[in-house]
Amino acid sequence: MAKITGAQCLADMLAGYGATHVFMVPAVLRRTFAEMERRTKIKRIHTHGEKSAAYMADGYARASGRPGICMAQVIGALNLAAGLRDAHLAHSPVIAFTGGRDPKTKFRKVYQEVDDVPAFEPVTKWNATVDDVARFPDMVRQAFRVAVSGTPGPVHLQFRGNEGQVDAAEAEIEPLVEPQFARVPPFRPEPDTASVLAALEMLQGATRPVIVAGGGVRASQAGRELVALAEKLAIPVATSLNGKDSIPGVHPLAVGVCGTYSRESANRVIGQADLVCFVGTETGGMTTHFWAVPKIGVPAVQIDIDPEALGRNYPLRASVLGDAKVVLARMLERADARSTAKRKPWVEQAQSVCTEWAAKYRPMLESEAVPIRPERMCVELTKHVPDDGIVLVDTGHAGMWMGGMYDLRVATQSYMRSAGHLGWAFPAGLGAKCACPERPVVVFTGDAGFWYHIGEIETAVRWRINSVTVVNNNASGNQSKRGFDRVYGGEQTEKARELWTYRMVNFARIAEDIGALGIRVEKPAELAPAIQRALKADRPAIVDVATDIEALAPVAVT
Ligand SMILES: Cc1ncc(C[n+]2csc(CCOP(=O)(O)OP(=O)(O)O)c2C)c(N)n1
Repeated sequence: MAKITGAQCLADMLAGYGATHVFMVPAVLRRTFAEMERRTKIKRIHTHGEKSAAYMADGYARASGRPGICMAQVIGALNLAAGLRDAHLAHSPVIAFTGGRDPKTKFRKVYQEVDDVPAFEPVTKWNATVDDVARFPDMVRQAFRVAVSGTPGPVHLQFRGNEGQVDAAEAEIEPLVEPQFARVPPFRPEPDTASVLAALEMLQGATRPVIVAGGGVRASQAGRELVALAEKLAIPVATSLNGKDSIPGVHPLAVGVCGTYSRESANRVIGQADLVCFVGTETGGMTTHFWAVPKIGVPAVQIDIDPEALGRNYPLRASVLGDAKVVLARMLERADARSTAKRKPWVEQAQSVCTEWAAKYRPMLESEAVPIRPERMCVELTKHVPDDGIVLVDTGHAGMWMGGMYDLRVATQSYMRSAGHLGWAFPAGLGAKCACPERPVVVFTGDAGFWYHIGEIETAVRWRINSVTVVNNNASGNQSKRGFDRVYGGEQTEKARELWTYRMVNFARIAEDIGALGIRVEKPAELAPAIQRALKADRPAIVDVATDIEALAPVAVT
């Protein structure tokens, strides 16, 4: 076998796994980047910060199901690790490469160097070092295998040398690729038939069952099977925030997002259910409003690909281990629709809860108020995001507004949300657009979230990454208002507002100055034309919407 460099090997392997983009701040694996140019079509997106590079890789991964790749040299490694935390919380297959220490010089106070490896431990499924060029092929294969297998998640490889200079070394190595591990899911484990029948018996026996669908449904692309089973057995469906695109919000059985950043109707329906069937959800605090929705002890059934997830928070009457799409398909084959009639009153009850929700919020959803209400922004996005659109939503108030008030209209739309980090959505949207350039990408963020990575407007313009970013600009992080009201004993002092308010800035003007399309919106009637113009633009677009600083999203109902 001829000798090749680690750089040649790595460039060929990344291309072999189907990577189209990598996201990084230079300089790391410099020779690999040169080889990428010579040997591959991979685009090397250099960003204005390692954290946003990680978020772009995360958006890329969640939009495509293919691992997103981000990189940093030794001094940027912890910035990159910080950016992996959301991918870790959201189970997104991100692969991070960093430069690391050289055994010849470590412990000698090398410029910029600390031991970064431990910092990756809490945010990765696998955290390893590549110290010898001969290990490139097996370590990179393992990185892909771990990232996409089981419950997906981030991995980290640290390459020897502050910039990963081990890639210059040569060895007799083969850039072998295992295409099976180029995307989620690599396997679709079949469930045990007895467990499928036991779960069905519970569902068919229940009078008021509800399904709670999570991110595992989207990872498994199991939306169609989920909806078919719900229809066959007449079972209302709530989703976690991460599973919001498992079922279109306008479907007659959809009751909304449950938990903390939620829609009241979903929590009310779950509260009235006599059986909860969890599918591909870790039943975490956010989805269950800290285990109040439903209450622990409710008769429960759970389906998951990870055996350790089954029964973690809710004691189960039945559990099914397997890939969500396959499990739901098997359940559909075996389901007995004769039990459906007895659930008709329950479905009607769930639908009237949804109708009550819509009536309660209609004044806000249709509000003509100036400054604009965020609810009205959500409604305009429901109407105008194209049928093949990908929507990415920041956390905090953005997560509450869109989780509760926005609906997907069709199963071909996708929805992803920050798993907790303010500032995630804008760079993640750029990554999603890189992964799916033919699909419209629409980001919803608050102004506090947008400020985090505003420099990436320049990256978007430079690389022609034409996402649309809609900013709920209330010149504040006003989700914090309630909390400060509380600690000030009811009403804040004027000075307390310093803790969560900003200057009102016109982001449209900043965007234009950098070369993006900037549209400022101050009246509700301007929203629809602005969104439509932004979607048609042949450059990245920022729609800056001036909204009401006093508007607070409804808190979760239990
Ligand atoms: C990394 C990170 N730091 C802090 C927070 C806490 N946090 C949640 S929402 C929020 C303010 C949100 O402001 P903005 O995005 O402008 O939305 P608004 O509340 O004004 O609608 C903050 C600071 C967080 N979620 N993530």
